[in-house]
Amino acid sequence: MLIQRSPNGIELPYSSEITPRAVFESRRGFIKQLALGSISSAALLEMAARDAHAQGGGNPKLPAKLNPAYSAMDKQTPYKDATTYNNFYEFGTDKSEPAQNAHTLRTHPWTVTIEGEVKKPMTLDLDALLKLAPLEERIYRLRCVEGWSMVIPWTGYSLSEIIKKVEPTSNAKYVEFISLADKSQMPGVGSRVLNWPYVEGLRIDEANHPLTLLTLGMYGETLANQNGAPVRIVTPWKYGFKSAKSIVKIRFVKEQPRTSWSLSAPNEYGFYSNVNPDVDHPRWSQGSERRIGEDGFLSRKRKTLMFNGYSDVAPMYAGMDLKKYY
Ligand SMILES: Nc1nc2c(c(=O)[nH]1)N[C@H]1C(S)=C(S)[C@@H](COP(=O)(O)O)O[C@H]1N2
Ligand SMILES: [Mo]
Repeated sequence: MLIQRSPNGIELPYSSEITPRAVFESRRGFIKQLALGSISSAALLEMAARDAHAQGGGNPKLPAKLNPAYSAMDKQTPYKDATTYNNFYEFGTDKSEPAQNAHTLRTHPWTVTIEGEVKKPMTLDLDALLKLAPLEERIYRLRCVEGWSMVIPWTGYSLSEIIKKVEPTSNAKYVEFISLADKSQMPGVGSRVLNWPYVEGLRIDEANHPLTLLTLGMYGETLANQNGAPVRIVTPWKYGFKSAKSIVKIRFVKEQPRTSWSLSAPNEYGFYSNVNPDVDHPRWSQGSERRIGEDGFLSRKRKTLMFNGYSDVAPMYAGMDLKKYY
């Protein structure tokens, strides 16, 4: 723990001045250990996560245990990039607009209503959501359908924890996620770029897959508004738009949901939207991507991986023609 004392003996908060040196020192010791072969990849991830937290955004801390089994070894995207290059059309369509405009989002009080084909419908406030299951940190790649990607340490737990509690009926074949749509807080909701509220959905087995994260934090803190505070979904094997932000409702339904993007351009954005380098978008290739904060603005330096590298999910699609079900 880094504590500095001011001349009058009062402890100063974590100072940004001392962070780089501390990070550097710990890295040096760490690289030595790596060379000696005495360090595990889990420790490596923890170290990387701690570095990422040192950047932070000044939001309240949200302690969680890193889950190395669900974490990518990729270099993490700097906090600054992850919070200034966003898609959140409720706050404008330019990448920089959510960061400029999302301060008007009121994230407290907040409730999420869970309804539809369930035996125990419920409305949970943030406190209840935070306590529902142990918080985990997971470092996920996020691949946007537009051809860029990021690596973000999220905090939350598997959505399946909530699904267990509400007890879906046998009619629950799909799950719908509904974002807040309040013109008084969200200047973009007046525009006609999308149908509001923003609606996304998953098949019930996808929603129950352990990778599907009910997300309450990032970089060791609560979510930044522009990243979907106070609660969002993250499905790392699908294009980013499947990961609905600032959700207020989770509805269990019989029929495949009519999602905002598939309504606006059905030939471009399918319901499944699994990351798939072999199925191009009608207007561009999906074979490669640009990592935000690393690759140059125009260069797509990385090959995009099937399911964004999350091959665990493949059995859910066995026998499906993924060109047809894009
Ligand atoms: N409600 C809502 N959720 C949304 C969007 C949006 O416009 N509105 N954009 C999606 C898209 S296209 C992407 S790529 C991701 C971006 O998440 P990030 O800003 O946290 O990286 O959020 C998704 N979730
Ligand atoms: Mo996206």
